[in-house]
Amino acid sequence: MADIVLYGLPHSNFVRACAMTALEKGASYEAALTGLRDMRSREMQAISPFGKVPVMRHGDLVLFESLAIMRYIDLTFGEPEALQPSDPLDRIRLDQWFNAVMGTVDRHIVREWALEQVFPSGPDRTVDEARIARARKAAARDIAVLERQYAAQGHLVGDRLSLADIVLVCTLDVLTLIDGAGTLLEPAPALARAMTALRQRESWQRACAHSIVPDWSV
Ligand SMILES: N[C@@H](CCC(=O)N[C@@H](CS)C(=O)NCC(=O)O)C(=O)O
Repeated sequence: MADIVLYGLPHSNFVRACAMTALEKGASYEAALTGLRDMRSREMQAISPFGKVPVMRHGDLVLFESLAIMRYIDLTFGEPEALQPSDPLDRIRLDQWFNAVMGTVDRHIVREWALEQVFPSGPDRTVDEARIARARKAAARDIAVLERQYAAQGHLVGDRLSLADIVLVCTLDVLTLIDGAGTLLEPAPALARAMTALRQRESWQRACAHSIVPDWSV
């Protein structure tokens, strides 16, 4: 039996970040739920009050929100909190970067760009090209910020891998799914190097490297 159950769409950057965290910590997981249709199931409504994934179950404990799930996994399995800095200020910085990835980078790259291509919001379900152009510009600005951070210290927080780097690599990976996004990391060599190193970790290979053919059926 797996240590935890992770509910989520397999291509979701946040679900993948939780899966990668579990593997980093030596925890096994059962991946439950595969299609958007399952998101509306009664079982999901019971455990995911805001209708979002990921959700994690560990015995009787159920948690939603990826940062909470990732912190819990990091606390519970392997060396406790190995993926979070011990210094209090650095812990605050972890929250800062994690929330910046979740609230800003994810919004531009995943919600406003990738998902606009998959679920067009323009008239008659046409792609809103102006929205995509704005998202691309914003994503390029985000990448410049991230580049400065990786050029300065090789990680988002402190000098070692943390939950913030994990959520970032899973989020930037969505760029590989977007037509025409391939060049976005070209002006960001330090960031690109860090992402390549992360993608070589066994945890990323096992949680994320499988080819993504999302089931977008609703
Ligand atoms: N802040 C939430 C964000 C979760 C989120 O937006 N998940 C997306 C998948 S990546 C989702 O559930 N989308 C389905 C929907 O919004 O209906 C977290 O960290 O768990």
